[in-house]
Amino acid sequence: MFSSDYEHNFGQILIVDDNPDNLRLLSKMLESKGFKVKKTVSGEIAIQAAKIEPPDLILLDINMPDMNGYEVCRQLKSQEKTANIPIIFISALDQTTDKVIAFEIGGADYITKPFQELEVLARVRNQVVIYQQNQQLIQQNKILQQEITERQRVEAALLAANQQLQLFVFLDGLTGVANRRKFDEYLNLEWQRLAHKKLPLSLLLCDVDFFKNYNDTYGHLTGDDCLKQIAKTLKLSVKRPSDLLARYGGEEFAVILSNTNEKGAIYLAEDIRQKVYNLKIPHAQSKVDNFVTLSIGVATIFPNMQIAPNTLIEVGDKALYTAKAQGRNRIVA
Ligand code: GH3
Ligand code: MG
Ligand code: MG
Ligand code: MG
Repeated sequence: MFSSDYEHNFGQILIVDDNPDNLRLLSKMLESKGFKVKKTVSGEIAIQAAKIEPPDLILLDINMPDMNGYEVCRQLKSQEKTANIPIIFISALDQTTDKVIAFEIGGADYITKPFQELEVLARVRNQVVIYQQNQQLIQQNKILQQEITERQRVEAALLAANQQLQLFVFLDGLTGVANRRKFDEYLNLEWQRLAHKKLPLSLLLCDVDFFKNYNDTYGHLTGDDCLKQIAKTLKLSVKRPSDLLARYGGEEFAVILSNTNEKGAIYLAEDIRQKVYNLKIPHAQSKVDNFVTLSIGVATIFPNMQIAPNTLIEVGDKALYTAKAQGRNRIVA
């Protein structure tokens, strides 16, 4: 199988031997079998040549005057570019210890001189085929690794895009706070969580007073700016990560306050009311004051799974209605 495979896939061989006769003999034989051969009598030159153009195999003599074959082998194995090139020692040294050293320092095979041409050829073919198959596997692995990396990159990009999309889906376009969809989702989530923990949940419904008049007086665009400013101010008061500020409707903002009792909710509502008042946004047609003001309905419930989360909104709505009826710019719990 090797030989037939091999016919189509000749390799490059570097022969290193200080004996020119050996060099000539070996290279002639291998070239006649289709290999491309380079030869040198010097270990130093062999190392340089292998680095510049790594061959598929090195046939390496051991006894050489400038640098012996073991040393050449060690240097080749110590450098990344040449470490994987198979080395077949070909030497007159025929003691077991000589061979053991050769294998210990990374030799792939060992041939004793005087050599039989057919044996050399068979051993060379063996090593070249193994090497070329390994190189192919390494190449395939590299491509696979690149594909995995690319897939991971695409997946990360998709994930980021998805997160971005989620943000948009739950964001109010005008004010940048959470929208009604997010509000509903979060209310249901907190309702369950706090029912389980038997902790209170509070809601603030904050409605701008006489906002229709405001629009009529200053125009819809100024109305939009006013809502943005109010949202920005509410953000300053809603600081706990477990609380949620949302735009509930046109000029109505809702604040979900997790694990907060009525006292805490009233305290925050009053803080919000004052902060908005202190913006002193002129509102000439307000029947309350000359500034934009908020009315706030406060609701507090210990959630349980027998009643619907909407109950909290109904209670808040009633309180808000009362605040409006009592003259606006106030909070009612
Ligand atoms: P009240 O004090 O009873 O709350 O009076 P109001 O005028 O604020 O209440 P009403 O519900 O009659 O009017 C709400 C107004 O809010 C009408 C609507 O045009 C305005 N509004 C709702 N959404 C927006 C918006 O996105 N931008 C602007 N500029 N106005 C909005
Ligand atoms: Mg020699
Ligand atoms: Mg309203
Ligand atoms: Mg209003």
